Amino acid sequence: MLTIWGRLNSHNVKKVVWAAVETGQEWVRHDIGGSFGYSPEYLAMNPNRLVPTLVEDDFSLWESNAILRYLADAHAPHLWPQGLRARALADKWMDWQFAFADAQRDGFLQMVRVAEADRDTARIERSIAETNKLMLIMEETLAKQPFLTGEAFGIADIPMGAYAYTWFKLDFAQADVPNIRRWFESVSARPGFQYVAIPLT
Ligand SMILES: N[C@@H](CCC(=O)N[C@@H](CS)C(=O)NCC(=O)O)C(=O)O
Repeated sequence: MLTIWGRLNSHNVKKVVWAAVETGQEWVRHDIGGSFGYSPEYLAMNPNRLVPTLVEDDFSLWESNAILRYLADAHAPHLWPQGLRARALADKWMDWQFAFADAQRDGFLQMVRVAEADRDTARIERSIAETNKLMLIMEETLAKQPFLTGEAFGIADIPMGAYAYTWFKLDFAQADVPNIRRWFESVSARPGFQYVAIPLT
């Protein structure tokens, strides 16, 4: 049984829940973090005061993309593309997602969590420009292949799948990315995506 700790309105928790569904293992999630606060027991597992944390048997792990890699290795090796270099490309997209998250953070926080009258439009505009620029990089890859690491859905599609959901949901003029839209239609049909596709809060 996989136990996932973290509030579901966190992108990093969504990724882990989606990956857990992909493994076919039984899993349970407990709210913690954000408005739920933290217990001393949780902080003993994850002293970063961040979510998510995964627990399986007597093993606990934090850092969302490390958790994704562990879940694929332990329970769903088919999610990895075959070969050292293909696997390195999966790692590349998973690490790159954190750059995208940094770019999207201000836009997301301002547009979702700050009252309209109090929003910092300069921060929003900067964030929109940065995410549009980054999405054009991903668009180039998806113009050549259906998924981020090639012909099949894999572990690398999960992190950016979760962030692309938010990007499409936010109310601004997105860059023209027909291949990302096509990819997104496909990844959002995965059963685990239902845990990503919740109202933004
Ligand atoms: N690099 C970490 C980042 C974790 C992180 O920043 N989590 C955010 C939510 S997405 C968080 O815990 N924020 C504080 C909170 O929810 O209390 C990971 O990928 O797990």
